[in-house]
Amino acid sequence: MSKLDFLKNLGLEKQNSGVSTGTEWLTGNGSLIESVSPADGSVIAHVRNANREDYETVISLAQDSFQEWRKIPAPQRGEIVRQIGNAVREAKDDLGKLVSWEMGKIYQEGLGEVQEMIDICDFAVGLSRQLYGFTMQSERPGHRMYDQYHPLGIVGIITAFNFPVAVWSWNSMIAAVCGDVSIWKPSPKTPLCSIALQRIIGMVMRENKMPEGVFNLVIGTNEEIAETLVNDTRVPLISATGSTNMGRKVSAKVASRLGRSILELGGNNAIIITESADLKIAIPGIVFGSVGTCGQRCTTTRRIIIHDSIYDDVKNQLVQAYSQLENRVGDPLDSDTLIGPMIDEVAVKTFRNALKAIREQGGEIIYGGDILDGYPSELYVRPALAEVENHWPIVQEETFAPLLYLIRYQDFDEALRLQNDVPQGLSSAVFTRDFQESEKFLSHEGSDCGLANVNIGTSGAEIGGAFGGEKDT
Ligand code: UN1
Repeated sequence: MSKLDFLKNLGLEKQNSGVSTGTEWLTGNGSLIESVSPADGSVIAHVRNANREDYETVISLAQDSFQEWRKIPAPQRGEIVRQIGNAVREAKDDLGKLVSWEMGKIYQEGLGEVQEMIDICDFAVGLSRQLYGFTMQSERPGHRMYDQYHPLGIVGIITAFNFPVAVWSWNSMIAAVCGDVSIWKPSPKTPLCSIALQRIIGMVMRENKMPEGVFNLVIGTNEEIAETLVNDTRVPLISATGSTNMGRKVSAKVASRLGRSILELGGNNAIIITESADLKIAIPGIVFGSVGTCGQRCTTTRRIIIHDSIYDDVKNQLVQAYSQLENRVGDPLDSDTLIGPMIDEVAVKTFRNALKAIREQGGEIIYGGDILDGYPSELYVRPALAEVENHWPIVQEETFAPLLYLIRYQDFDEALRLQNDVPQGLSSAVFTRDFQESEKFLSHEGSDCGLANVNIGTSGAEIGGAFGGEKDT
């Protein structure tokens, strides 16, 4: 048995097509790209991109298949999603390994991401029998009125490298039960994850003799595929995950053609550590939130706002906790590893540039920040802790890296102000034993983020609840 057997088990070849309409794979006329593992810098496999013509082929099939798919009763569409969920369950270990090897997050996190897919399938199956609308009294005699939801059509799904499978499933499985068809444009950094999933989808669609073109995959460049998808009036809804910068461009383009978008963009998530916080739960919460996925989650903890009276204690405990992680950096598939590599050289450079900016703006790096020697790629770093002030330009930005800022506060209202005083508004948390503080944090006067947590960290998502942010997120 070799370490990379999962590639074979998932049907991945040395060279794979990046264009599929369900069971069928197009040859693809775009460029040939490599999927490189950040774990050791090796080429895992090659992928043939789609070009615009391939995109056209896919979209016309998607248009046709929408006509069929929307006629299938929602509970039957749910049955297809149920089978997809089961097929993903069966492939869970292999998919978890692939996510880990191609993206660099540790295997347990890879499994967690696959579990999110399974959970959203379950959720969507239930939803397929609960697509309710209101009925209401009409002011006109003998008249009946009701809300009814109809499918939209083709949904474009653009996903980021850091969650190469989960976020696609959140969108596509819900879209599917609602009667929509989807076109997935994944990150070029993690194409194999999407190909493996498309193969699983293909098997379920074939067994059920479902129309071709319901779940589509189009891997390609931003210029050729993402731009075309975003500007395409045949695609009424675009869901995109990525940086705020990307979201601004996508949203403007979709809006200019009066389309709709669902965006999930940058976060700059803070945890407030109050005087009464239970540090036994707060410290692990902070560490997990800041170094998990090597700091490359949109819900990663980026700032901690600490009460003055316990600042030094928290700082010392964090430095100690971080130094204990030192020998837990390594191969993401190794079960001892807690921190894998960063995704690529650009990511490491962004991390290094941020450290430089912190120093220039007057901050101090109190731990880490270096690239580690003796690893199979140059992408293994020591997570960093820095003392800063909240208003500095670098702190106001999202740096997608394991970089945690320490900020001091005196009174709770000031902590809330600091927490909210960034352009982004995704996730937030407070650790406190004071009921008034936690209630205020959760109230309209409190956190201005989409997600607000008490005595648990900022990171992560749960399928049952809404996920997303305010402001620039
Ligand atoms: C999760 O945390 O389980 O990058 C999913 C992110 C989100 C997805 C979160 N786009 O953190």
